[in-house]
Amino acid sequence: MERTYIMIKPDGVQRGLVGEIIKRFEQKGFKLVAMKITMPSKEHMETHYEDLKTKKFFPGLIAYMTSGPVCAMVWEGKGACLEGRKMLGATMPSDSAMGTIRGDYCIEVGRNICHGSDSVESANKEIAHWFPEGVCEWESCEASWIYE
Ligand code: DAT
Ligand code: MG
Repeated sequence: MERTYIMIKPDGVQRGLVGEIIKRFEQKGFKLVAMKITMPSKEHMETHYEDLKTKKFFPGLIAYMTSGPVCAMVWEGKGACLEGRKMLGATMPSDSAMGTIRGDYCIEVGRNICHGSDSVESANKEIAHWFPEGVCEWESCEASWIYE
């Protein structure tokens, strides 16, 4: 089953949005297979966003992302990467539809409260980066009510 890396950024944690974001993924039918609150180092975050390192906003992005704890999670389910991105909304909160996490809870791109893998390939890389210890494999009793 497909997995995606979802991270609640420092502003989302500080603003008390952890429960709300987890609730949306649980209620959609996805399964939580890894989660931790962690204070990432600058190096760890630079590697996470290494494809953006030439961007002008990169130093500000790293400062923001290392300004407090993040909630790192892995969610599993059919189409988890694409569906997770839809649930997050667009990168720019002003382009995000109401009903999405970014559309409902934030205003600026530099404080957009959550991250989600943009493809299965990125997800696999990000999951290995944030959870080198691996994830928890478990059977959900809801599975037969979510999948036909
Ligand atoms: P996403 O987080 O939707 O995958 P991304 O990978 O292009 O978007 O960028 C990663 C993060 O970098 C994004 O969530 C917020 C920040 N960012 C992106 N574009 C930005 C911009 N033009 N100005 C400031 N921050 C930006
Ligand atoms: Mg991205």
